[in-house]
Amino acid sequence: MAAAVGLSGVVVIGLTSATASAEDSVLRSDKAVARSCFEKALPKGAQGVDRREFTSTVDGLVQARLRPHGGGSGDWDVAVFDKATGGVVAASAALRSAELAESFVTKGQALVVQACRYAGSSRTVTLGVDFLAVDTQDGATQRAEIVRVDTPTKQHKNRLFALGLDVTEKADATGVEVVLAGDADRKTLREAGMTSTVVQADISAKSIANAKTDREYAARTEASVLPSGRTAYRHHYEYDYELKELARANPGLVKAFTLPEATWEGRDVVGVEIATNVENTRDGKPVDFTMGVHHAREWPAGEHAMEWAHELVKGYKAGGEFKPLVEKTRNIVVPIVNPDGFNISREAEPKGDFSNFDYEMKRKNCNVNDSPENFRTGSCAANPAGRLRGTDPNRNYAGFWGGAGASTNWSSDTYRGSAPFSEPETRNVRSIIANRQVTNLITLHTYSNLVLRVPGVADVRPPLDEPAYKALGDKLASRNGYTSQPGWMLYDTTGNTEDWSYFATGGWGFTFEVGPDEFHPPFEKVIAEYAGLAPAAGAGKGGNRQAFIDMLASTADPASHATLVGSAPKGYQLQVRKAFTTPTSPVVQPDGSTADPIQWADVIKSDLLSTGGRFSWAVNPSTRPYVAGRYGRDPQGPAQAKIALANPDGIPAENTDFPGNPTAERIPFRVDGLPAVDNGKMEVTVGWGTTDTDWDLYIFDSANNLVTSSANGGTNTEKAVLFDPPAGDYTAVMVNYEQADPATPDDWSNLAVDFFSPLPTTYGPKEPYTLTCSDQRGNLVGLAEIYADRGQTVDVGAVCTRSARAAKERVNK
Ligand code: 0X9
Ligand code: ZN
Repeated sequence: MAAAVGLSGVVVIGLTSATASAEDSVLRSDKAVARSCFEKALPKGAQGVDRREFTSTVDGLVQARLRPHGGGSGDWDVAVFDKATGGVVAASAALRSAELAESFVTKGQALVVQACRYAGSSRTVTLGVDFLAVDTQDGATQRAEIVRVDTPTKQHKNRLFALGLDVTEKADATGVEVVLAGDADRKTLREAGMTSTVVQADISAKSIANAKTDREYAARTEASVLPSGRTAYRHHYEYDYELKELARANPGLVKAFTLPEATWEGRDVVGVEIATNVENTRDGKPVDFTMGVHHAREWPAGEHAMEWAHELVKGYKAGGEFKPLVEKTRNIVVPIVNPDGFNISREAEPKGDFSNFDYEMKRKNCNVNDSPENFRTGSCAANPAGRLRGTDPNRNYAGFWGGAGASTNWSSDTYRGSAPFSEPETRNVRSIIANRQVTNLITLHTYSNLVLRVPGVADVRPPLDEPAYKALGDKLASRNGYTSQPGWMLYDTTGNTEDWSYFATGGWGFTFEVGPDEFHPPFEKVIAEYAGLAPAAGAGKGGNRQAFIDMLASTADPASHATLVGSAPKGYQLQVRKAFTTPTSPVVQPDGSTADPIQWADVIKSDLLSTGGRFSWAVNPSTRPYVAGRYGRDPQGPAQAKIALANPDGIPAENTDFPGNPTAERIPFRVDGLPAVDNGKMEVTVGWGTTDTDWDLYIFDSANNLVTSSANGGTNTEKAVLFDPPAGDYTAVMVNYEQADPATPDDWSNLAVDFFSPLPTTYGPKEPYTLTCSDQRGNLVGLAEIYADRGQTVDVGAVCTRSARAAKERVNK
């Protein structure tokens, strides 16, 4: 077999045919035994297993793959053990027999590969084992740190984002936390002239210490307060095994399923559905969808989703508050949306230095196709581009795809992919949302203690639903102690999950950023965030557990969605469907120019199987929020009169270091409020002589919070804007950034505060669903156009007799 030699000393050797004869690669067991394949290496001849032995020929990776063999269907799992210690090295436990177990091994290590027939009729399965040599030495490892970069203005933020550094979600009005992986990043930031303070001086040391803390915690703790009792982060194979065991132990209540598409590395993506009479997915109940780990390194996201699945099952069985909620809803949980990325991050050594070969801190998926030719060799866990290869699944959805806050560059941590939904991981999520009535959705991420809603990008006005959407987000945040706000308030992103799902379907969608300050903190903190224990922000408030319960209650509440009622004969099948195109953002090109938006075509549909007589069917609003209109409010009074502000005597010294250096002129003004005036928008403007001089403008409130600013270069004006300014005292701060000719100062003038009335709400067109009814043989027997708003119950009558012919016959009678 050919050996491909990549850059950075990554050597990839496929050894399947060299070590295993064709005959050997078919494994066999005459009996299925439902048990864990990875728990221990079973003795030769044990029921339900077959095994082979290998010796690693490399320092690097082992990959053990299963593929179905023969015609039968079944579920085989695989595990790789260290022969000497019996410890599990790698495993895979998805629902079918498409398995990939992958982890790190050393040259000469003796391995036992065990295949286990968990269920089904297949007596045989095909095993392939590869060894891939890996050299991940990236020169001398450099100190990685987290710094808080001062970004008092949107312009500062844009300048920072243009540098291509690893920006975290931890950001506020005046700063953004950024990971500096080494000296090159430190230089980039320094040369851009941006100021910063150190938040965490050595993240690598922290990562290694956390791993130790976790080992010690797990060793001394029997069971945690989590519904599962877990005391340590799960491996990918543990997730899949737990999901199928949950289903096996709870027939009728829990159903495990494989999403439609395998990942780039060929992994199945697994989820569970939890509902009474779970097999009947066409019962018309509203759907609550909880998912985790779009981003590989964000391990707590998967833990909280998995615990929620356990919580629902336990809660339902215990009766109490869960029982009626579970009875009224269907619950879909997909803990690991991006298993390729997650497995790498979870199995990698705890390095935590954010260097290119720090696979623990990989974020994206395993798409290799968009990388330059010389970076396409090697496997996702060991390749010349390290963790940089792949697409950011949370920039790949069609909602406003291709705009601000996403990268065109294959190696960027926010690479948007080659097209909307170019990735199997996002298409999988889409398939659930587009084919089921997902009325409520939480996508879990880490970190920053946030409950985020749409829009993700500042130039999209809030949707008509904003007040109700905000109220729900605020309620969830009251439980986990996080900050509830639209995503754009931190910084722009496009192509994220809820910007597609909400604007296309109207289902409420939130991104949770779990935890205050780490992608995967010590496990005890994951427990605290879930259960609402110290030191989590939700301590004493119920934590994410209670936030998830509130989301479930919202799902069960007809006020959250729309309801179709009517009647249909037993066994007849109804479908609501809408087909539409939605434009993406104008598509940013690598050179910074923009091309026309892509007209993205979507089909959203769902089915109901009539049980005879009356039905009640929970659906999302028929009109896309994208066209429904934009939130605003009617003015309650006139806007305040313009205020002209005088320039105090003198001119402050030049200062390029504000707010570090406070030198500036300060001019107070007062904003009035109701009942006298109703200000929807405030604009503070100022000007001066030449564009070679640079003044910057900052506005602070009476508590000294920066509320808005304008700090451009190369202009002779500034304009700072604030929507819905609260009444109170404010200060305009003028900073003399640079004088064209300090000998003859170019002072500012015409500083003024203008007020504008709020924009009233705008209403867009209404869109219908097409409702069809088919009889038991699939013949179309009824159709209607249905309009349904959120909170509405619409009686569609006896829709199965509403065909064009039936309607005519009624008229002719
Ligand atoms: O950037 C992301 O994809 C999310 N943050 S994370 O740190 N988990 O990667 C946030 C997405 C939504 N956020 C904003 N619109 N700012
Ligand atoms: Zn994330």
